[in-house]
Parts: sequence; structure tokens; C-alpha cells
Amino acid sequence: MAIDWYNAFVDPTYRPERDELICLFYFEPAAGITKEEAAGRIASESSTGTWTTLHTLPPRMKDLQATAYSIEGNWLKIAYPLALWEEGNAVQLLSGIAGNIFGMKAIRNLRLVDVTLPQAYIRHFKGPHFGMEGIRSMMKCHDRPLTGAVPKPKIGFSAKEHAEIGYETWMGGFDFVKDDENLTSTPFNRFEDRVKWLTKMRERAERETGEQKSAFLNITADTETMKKRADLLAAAGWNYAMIDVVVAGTASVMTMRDYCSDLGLAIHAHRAMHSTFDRNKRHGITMQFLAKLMRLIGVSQIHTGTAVGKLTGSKKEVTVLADILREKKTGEIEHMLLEQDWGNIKTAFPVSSGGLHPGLVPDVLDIYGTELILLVSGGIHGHPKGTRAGAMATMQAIDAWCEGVTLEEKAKKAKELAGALGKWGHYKPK
Ligand code: CAP
Ligand code: MG
Repeated sequence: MAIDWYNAFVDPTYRPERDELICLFYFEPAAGITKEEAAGRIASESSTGTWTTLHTLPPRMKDLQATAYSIEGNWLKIAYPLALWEEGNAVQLLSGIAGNIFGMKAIRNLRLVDVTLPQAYIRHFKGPHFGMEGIRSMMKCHDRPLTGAVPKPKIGFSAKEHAEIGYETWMGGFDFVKDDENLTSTPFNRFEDRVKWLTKMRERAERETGEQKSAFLNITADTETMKKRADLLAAAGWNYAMIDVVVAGTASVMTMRDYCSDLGLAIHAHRAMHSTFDRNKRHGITMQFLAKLMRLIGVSQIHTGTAVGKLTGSKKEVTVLADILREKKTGEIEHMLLEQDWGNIKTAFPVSSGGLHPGLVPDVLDIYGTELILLVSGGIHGHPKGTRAGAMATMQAIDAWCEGVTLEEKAKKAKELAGALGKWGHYKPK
């Protein structure tokens, strides 16, 4: 009797069924292991198999086996029967396709690049509550990027100081104030106090500008605490909650999607910790997959990068991430993206943030167009004339792009923008 049966999971003649999940992996076999042997192990251990032949193997098991059906160089496609997966349980999906296989000795490197989710799988998920259109109606803003900023320095302000900076941000024309990913409820800035002070400042800014204003207050904590904080936000008339979705974990984000939806709260998803697993091009999980998972679960928006700012992510990656969130259907891009039809799942906003300032706004809008959330934080608070002038300079930069004129041209009549260009020009932080 053979020791193992991994080759039973490899079939280059196999053609996937319409209701099967398809995964694209990048893989490198360990020394002495062929690509077929490695592929068999990946398909086997992420579905029904194990390292050795078994005494008893009920025939129906065959129908549950995943099949490695395409091996092109170091690129592998595997088809997974629908019956393997619990309806509506994205956490279980990760246990399968992002589980043990990443630790196999026979695989030197493995990267989960993307997955095609069939309608038969997607229909068990609700997706985003509002969709981009719903967010735009909620914010009464339809013809430009939505804008926001995090008070900087990231953490250290009292709740009152934080809210006063928020007021200046709103008065400069921005739509949102955002907590930083590491600001939750610290001794010097308690969540409850921040809600109280920001609510006061929001009402004042809305009264004085006549514009709809909002904020992404960070509720990240254990799930029960997140529920209590979401209740507080809804009670104070807010329409958003922010969650660090990677560190909070897929299970709690699923719970909070429904909880926030019932409260009428959109979810702003920060992706802190994503770079621990998506930056290495040979091992880990891509941001494409994370963005897809979060749209499926139902966040309203998630960070997708700038290509020109201080954090990693190429122009191509950023563009692909925006499509994953905004498009009804996406086509295959070799070695990067599998085709996807989202069916009734609503859209989500890409969020561009990280080292941006007014001088980089045209670069970002050239990539994204106007369908995004643009977060410029250090890039407004660092303005020579302060936060409100920095926000005004950013709005002027957006106007310049929409009018098709250069920033320098616009700055002739826009002193805040001139001030920003004077300090940063078109500097790309690194
Ligand atoms: C940006 C930011 C965001 C990053 C997250 C920061 O501040 O608040 O957390 O953009 O990265 O803490 O760095 P600045 P990403 O605008 O002052 O740089 O968007 O890539 O997920
Ligand atoms: Mg931050």
C-alpha cells in the first residue's frame, strides 16, 4: 500500500464546476519535491486529505476532494467543491485555504493570491450595508472624493483636544475625522469622552458649514466591548464605526457587520497588521484576497494604498484593489486576480491614505478617479498655517484636478494651496 495519496488531488485534465471555489496560489516546492507533489499536498491538506493512505475511505469523500488542475510555472489553481464550505462562514474558509498548508515542510514558499467565489457561495453573505451610493447619499456628497483626516500626532491628545482638531478639519471642508488605528480608549483619551466632545464639535461644524460631517471612531476591542461602543455611537447620532479588521479578526468583524448594520452604522475598515502577511511576494496572503474577504463580509470601505505615499503598494496593486471593491465584475489579471462576479453584493469604497499632502492629490486621483475616500492627515496638520488651511489646500487641490488645471495654476488664486506647495511641493514621502 502506498504511503501517501497526494497525487489523487492533482488532475490537469480537470475542469472546475461553476459552483466551485477557485484559488490561485504562488508556490515553491521544497528541495526534492516536484511541482505535482507540492500541488497535491496543497490541494489535499486544504480540503480532505492527510499525509498517509487511510484504512477506511468512504467513496463520497472523493466528491469533497479539492483538485489541483492548473500548474503553470510557480502558479497553481485549485478547485474546491462547494460542499466543503459552511454557508456564510468566512472564518472556516480561512481555516481551509489559509491554514496548515502554509506550514508544510514540502512547500518552501506559498502565497494565496486570489479566489473566485461562485454565486452559490456568495449568496450566503450580505456584503456592505450601504454601498458607495448609500454612503454618498448619507454624506450628501456626490461629485468629488470624500475626504478625511486623522488628528496627528497619532495618539496623545485629550478627547477635547482631539475634537477641537476635528472641528478645524471639518471647517477646512473635510467630511470626516478619523481615529488612528492605535487609538481606542486610553487613560488620556477615553472613547466615551471622545464621542461626547466630537458630537458637540460635529453639531457645531454642521451648523456653521451647512454640510454633513462624520467621523470614524475606533471601537476596536473584544467583540462585546465593540458592541457597547457601537451602541454609544448610534445613540450620539453617528453613522460610522471604525474597526481594525485584521487585528480584530474575521469572526468579530462578521458579528460587528450585522450589529452595526442594525444600528445604521457603516464600517470603516483599517487594515493595520496586513503588511505582516501581504508584503512578501513569495509567502503569505495578498491584499487582494483581504479586500475581497472584507467586501464579502460587508465593511463599507477599507484602506487600499496610495502608490505615491509613505507605505508600500504599487500603482497596479492599488488599481486592482479599487476594482475589487468598486466593480460589479472583475476579469482575470494573470498572476494577480481571478475573475469575480459579485452578484447582489454592494460596492465598498477604497480608502487612500498614508503620507499624502495636497501636492500628491493629482497623483492619487489620476489612479482612483473621484470614487474614493481620500485621507490626508499629516498632510493637513503639517501645513504652515495649520489644520484648517491644510484641509482647504487639499480641497483646492481636488478642485484643480476636477477643473483640469495644474496645482501651480490653481495656487495663484488659492493661498492655502500655495502654502502647501511651498512646504511640500510634490514630495513623495518614504
Ligand atoms: C496615515 C495613517 C494611516 C495609514 C494606514 C498612519 O497617516 O493614519 O494609518 O495610512 O496605512 O497612521 O500612518 P498620515 P494604509 O496621512 O499622516 O501618513 O492606508 O496603507 O493601510
Ligand atoms: Mg494611522
